[in-house]
Amino acid sequence: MRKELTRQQYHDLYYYMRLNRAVEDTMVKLFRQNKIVGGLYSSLGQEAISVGTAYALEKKDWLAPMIRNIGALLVKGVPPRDVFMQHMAKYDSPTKGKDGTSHFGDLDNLHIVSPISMLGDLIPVMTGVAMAGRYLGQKIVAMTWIGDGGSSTGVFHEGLNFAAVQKAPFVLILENNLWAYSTPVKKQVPLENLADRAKAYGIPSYIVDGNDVVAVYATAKEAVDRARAGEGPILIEAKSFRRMGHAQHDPAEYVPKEMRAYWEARDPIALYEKFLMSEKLLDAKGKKEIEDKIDALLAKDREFAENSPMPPAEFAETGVYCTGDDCHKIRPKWERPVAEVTPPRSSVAAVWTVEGFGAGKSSGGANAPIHFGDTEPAAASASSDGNRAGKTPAKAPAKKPVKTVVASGASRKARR
Ligand SMILES: Cc1ncc(C[n+]2csc(CCOP(=O)(O)OP(=O)(O)O)c2C)c(N)n1
Ligand SMILES: [Mg+2]
Repeated sequence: MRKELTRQQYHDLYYYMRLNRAVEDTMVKLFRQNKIVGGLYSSLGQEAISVGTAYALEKKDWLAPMIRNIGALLVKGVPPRDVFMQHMAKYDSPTKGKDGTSHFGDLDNLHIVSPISMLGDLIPVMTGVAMAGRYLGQKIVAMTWIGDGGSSTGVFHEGLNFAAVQKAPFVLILENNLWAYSTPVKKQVPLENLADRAKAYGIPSYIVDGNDVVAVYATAKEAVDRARAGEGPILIEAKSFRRMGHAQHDPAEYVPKEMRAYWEARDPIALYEKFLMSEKLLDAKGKKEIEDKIDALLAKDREFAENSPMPPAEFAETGVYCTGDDCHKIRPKWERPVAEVTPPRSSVAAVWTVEGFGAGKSSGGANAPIHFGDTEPAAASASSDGNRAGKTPAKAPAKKPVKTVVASGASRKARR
């Protein structure tokens, strides 16, 4: 650990690591009282990674957490009560009780993209966020996390390659905690350092001690600054250890005792506390103040969460499918110029037309179909000049089979 941050920054890192651990400890208690609805994961011993990396982001930046990144959510500004309520599937939770784990985000204020269960899929998603920010001239950085196991998925490689070739301002944290379920990392990746995966995509990488919060923060800050400056994506391998089982159900008896003992002696919070004390950045009084602050916050938030109602039964059938305006505020733009969506000199004549296609109304407006098959195909003979634009011929009878078709969606529908 090096001494070069401000006193406030040192204290923030300590506060958030302690908060991260205390929030998860509280949830273990809730789990044992049968109040947690879904699976419960633990980042015990990995708090320095979530906290140190997220702390390197600015308010305008974006992140998408994985299951062991509650610490990153707390740093970004998610209140502990939301984390509790989400896991208890309460009506006041961010997803109003629709989800019992961490699948929630905040696109409007905190810039958090909800995690996706499919490991690795957040990599192309956050690459897209990074690229969108660049198109908008926002100078933002997008960050997400992936495990040692998740780094072997196809989408990890596709996503990182895409981010690299697009030079997206994206920072990927590879949390190597040595286990993926019961599979040790050595049995699933023939590499000593998973950071070497970056070489395949021609992007820079770092290796950092994931139990040293100052080193994690300093490395992440450098990576975030470089990505923001336009250097493209950066991979950081943070080496650590998964101290609990995969989730609460897993006692992880397959982990060798010596390995566990080695890492338990390197607890990131204990190490950091020792450093802060020796550098006179924290004393017993300051430590007690932080503990009291966390205790008071969590007691209040836990009570709030416990008193929050479960969703009403009728709510079960609402909000399941996208219903347009009452589902989301982001409006897709379907309206593209007719010339742009119509091949002007195609050698293949269009043999049917779709009413409204290319007419330029959005989903919030008139009836422009989103894709073929949304509306009945019009008469096969209606267009023969190879250009559907602007034509609105009479519709074919509803179930009349169309013999010659060029679009598979329409084809399936016509044959039904
Ligand atoms: C594509 C995909 N395959 C499998 C799973 C099931 N699964 C969830 S977590 C997990 C292990 C992940 O291990 P790792 O990436 O090392 O993360 P860790 O749990 O150690 O944080 C697996 C296989 C999944 N969610 N997505
Ligand atoms: Mg792992």
